[in-house]
Amino acid sequence: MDDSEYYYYEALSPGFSYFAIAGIPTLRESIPPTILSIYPEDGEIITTKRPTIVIKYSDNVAVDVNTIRLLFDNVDVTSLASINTTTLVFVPPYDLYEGIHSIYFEIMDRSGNRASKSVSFIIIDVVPPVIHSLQPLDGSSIEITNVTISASFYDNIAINLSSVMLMLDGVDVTSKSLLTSNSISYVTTLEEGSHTVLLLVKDTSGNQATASWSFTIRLPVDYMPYIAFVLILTAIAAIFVIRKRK
Ligand SMILES: [Ca+2]
Ligand SMILES: [Ca+2]
Repeated sequence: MDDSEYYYYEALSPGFSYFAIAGIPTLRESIPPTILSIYPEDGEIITTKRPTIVIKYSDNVAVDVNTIRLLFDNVDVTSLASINTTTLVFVPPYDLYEGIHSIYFEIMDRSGNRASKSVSFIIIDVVPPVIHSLQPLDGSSIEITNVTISASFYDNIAINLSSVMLMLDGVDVTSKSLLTSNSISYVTTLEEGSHTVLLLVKDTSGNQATASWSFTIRLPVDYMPYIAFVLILTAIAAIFVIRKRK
C-alpha cells in the first residue's frame, strides 16, 4: 500500500477513541522526523558549567512530543526538559564537571517513524581560583614578631594543590607551610619592618590566581629604661642640691 493513499483517524483525546469521526485525519507516512540542530554541537568546547541544551526538530507531517526521550550523560532527563512541537530546552540542574558530556535525543512522528542523534561536548574550566581571607591583613601594622601568614582559596572546579606557592619577602616558604585543600598557613618569627607576601594558586586547568599583600611589624616602645634613667638623674641632682645647702 502506498503511504500517500492510506489515512487513519487519530482521536482528539482518549475519550473519543471510539468515535473516529471526532478525530482528525492524519497521513500515514514513512518519513522520520528531522533533528535540525543540537546545541552544544558534537565536539564543541564549552566554558560554562551549566550550558543550556537546545534541540530543534521537525517532521513532514507532525512530531509526537510524547515520544521524545533525552538522555544526558546516559541518564533520562526528559521530564526535566521543556518541550514543544519544535524545540526542546534542558538546563542541567547541577554544575557539570570538566570533561566530556553526552546527549542522546530520540523522537517519533505520529506514524511511529523514529529519529535519533547523539552528540558529545567538552567542558573546560576558564575561571581562575579565588584567594581570600589574607592574614595578616594587607597594610596592617602588628606589634609582635611571631606571625602567622595565611590565606584561603577555592575554585569553581578544582584546585591543583601542587601548584600552590607561598613567598615571603621573595623567599619560597611553601614547603615549610601547612597546606590544606583550601588554605595555606606559615608560622614564623620576623624582624621589625615591612614584609611582603605573594601567593600563587592554579586550578586543574592551569588558570592562575595571585594575591600579593604586605604588613609592617612595629614593636611598642619600652619606656621603662628611660623613666629609670630620668629618676636616677633627678636623685643625683637632689643630692647635689642638699649637700650645697649644708
Ligand atoms: Ca514523518
Ligand atoms: Ca577554575
